[in-house]
Formats: sequence, C-alpha cells, structure tokens
Amino acid sequence: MQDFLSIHPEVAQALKQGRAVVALESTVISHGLPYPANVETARAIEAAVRAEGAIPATIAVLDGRIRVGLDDEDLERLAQPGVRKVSRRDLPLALAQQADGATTVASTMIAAHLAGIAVFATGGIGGVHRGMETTLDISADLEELAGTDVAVICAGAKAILDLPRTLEYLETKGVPVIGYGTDRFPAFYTASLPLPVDGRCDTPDEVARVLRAKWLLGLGGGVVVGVPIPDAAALDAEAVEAAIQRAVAEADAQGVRGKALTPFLLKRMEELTDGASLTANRALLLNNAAVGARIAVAYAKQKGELTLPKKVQTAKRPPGY
Ligand code: PSU
Ligand code: MN
Repeated sequence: MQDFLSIHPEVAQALKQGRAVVALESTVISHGLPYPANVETARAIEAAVRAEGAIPATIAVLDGRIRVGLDDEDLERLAQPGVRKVSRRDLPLALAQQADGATTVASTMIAAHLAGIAVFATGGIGGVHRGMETTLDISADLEELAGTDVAVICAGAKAILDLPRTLEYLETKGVPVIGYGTDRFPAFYTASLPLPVDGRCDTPDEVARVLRAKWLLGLGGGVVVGVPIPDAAALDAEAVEAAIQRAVAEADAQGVRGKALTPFLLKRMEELTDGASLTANRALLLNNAAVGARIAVAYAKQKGELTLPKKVQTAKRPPGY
C-alpha cells in the first residue's frame, strides 16, 4: 500500500489523534470548474473546512500515487488542463503509469476509506444519466456508495441526471439518502425537486448518529447527505431545466459519451447560464464543506465516547474506530 498511498503529515496526525478530517475530491477542480476559479475555489473549500475545526484532505493522484491531503502547489497543478479524470476503473492505470489524475466521488471514496476518513464533502454525486435505457450510463459513484463506508455530503445531484432513477438505484443498493434540514432531495442549483428523501436530519449530531448506527451494525457502504444550496445562491428552476435539456440534446447530437459526458454537460451548463451556474456551484461547494466539517466534528466526538468491545474490534470496524 505504501507504494501507492501517501497521507499528508497533517492529515495523518489528525487521524491518529481521532480528530475530524474531511475528504475532498479533485475532479471538481480539474473537470468541474474553469481556471482560475477552480483553484481559488479549492483553496476556499479547504479554508471553510478549517474554519469549522476540521482538517481538509483533498485527494488526487499525483505522479502515480494516491495523495490524501495536498499542498497549494498540488492544487495549482490539478487546476491546469490535461489532468485525467480518474474513477474506480481508471485508478490501476493511473497508478501504474505514474500519471496525474483528478479523483471522482467514487475514487475519492476509495482513497478516503483507505486512509480511514469517514466524511467527504463535494458538490454533487454522479448518478443515472438521462437516457440510460439506451446508453446504460450509470456513474460508478453509485456502486461505490453501495459498497464503501464513507458519508458523502453534497447538494444532491444535478438535474442533468435522471434523479428519480438515481434515487431508485441508491435504494436498491441500501444507501440511505438523508436530507439535511429538508424532506426533499436537493437538485444542486435548485433547492429541491419534489422527490422525497428517506429521512431528514437537522443537526450534525443527528447525521453522525446515523453513520455510527449504520457502520456499527456492520451495514457497509456509503450514506448520501443532501444539503440544499443556500437560498441566496439558488438558480431559477425553469431556466436551469431549459439549459439542461439543451445541453443533454447537444451531447447526444455530438455523440459525447462515457467519462466525457459529465464534464461536457457541466461546461455547457456554465455557458448556457452565462456563468450563473459557476457562482451557484461555488456557493454550494463552500456550504457543503462547512456542513461536512461540522458532521466530521460530531462523528469524531461520538467516536471518542465509545469503546468497542474486543469482538467488534476484530470484526469489520467503522471508519475511524
Ligand atoms: N457532478 C457535479 N460536479 C462534478 C461531478 C459531478 O455536479 O464535478 C464530477 C464528480 O467528480 C463525480 C463525477 O464523481 O463528475 C461523475 O462522473 P461520471 O458521471 O463520469 O461517473
Ligand atoms: Mn458515466
């Protein structure tokens, strides 16, 4: 493992001391936002995590190693064009070829779990794409949520996806979908579509108790915590839907498929909304980072109050325990 994984000394020390750590992804830096807003946002996200008393651990592949916790020059490097998008299936190649790679939700979850980090904050998860009946395009993020013990704090998923099917998939795989201060599944730029979540939590403590119950019970896999975009930053739902329909139709007409599809749609959304989507994206990323940090702090505190019996200690252990 040491050949492939480097944990930043600050992150390693925090984990050893049982302090709160929040994992952050890098695909949003390399493929989700334009330069230089991407690197500025990456820095601001880390600052938002620190402001809530947790340690940020941005994750990426650099020179063929999975790095958990980055320095400023690493963020700058990831913000430049040409960094490959690395999801679960791409990790072995990126490591073997000593490449640089931006990690998606799926591969960031893998790395966070290897490092022992339970909470991960990002913008939106991947999901079932519109038109999946013909393309079978379902993000590897969903399968990762099914199997990897990490909580993903996000603004739900973008409505560029088929949100009802995304929620069905998560249900089949036993992934709890929590609304943070809401009964409805947040749809990224807009606070919510009329899709219900499984349950609502109103405080970081409540979310931490759900994580603890799931993992202590030995129910592996992730949890989605959907945090609505702050009111002031939300976009008009109809304008967003019109832009989405256009972007999806263009992708179809141009034959954009596979791993290129999500970055294509994100970029077109930004152009079609005259950059309004960028401002909204930044606002929700910072908000999710702050909420994620509060949840990580609550989780670390609850963990400190519990000593696992020996039997459980040898069985599958929850992250951080
Ligand atoms: N959704 C967003 N912004 C993003 C992504 C999704 O609103 O930046 C990125 C995340 O890294 C996510 C990935 O894991 O896209 C999903 O890509 P795909 O659909 O190819 O699995
Ligand atoms: Mn896909």
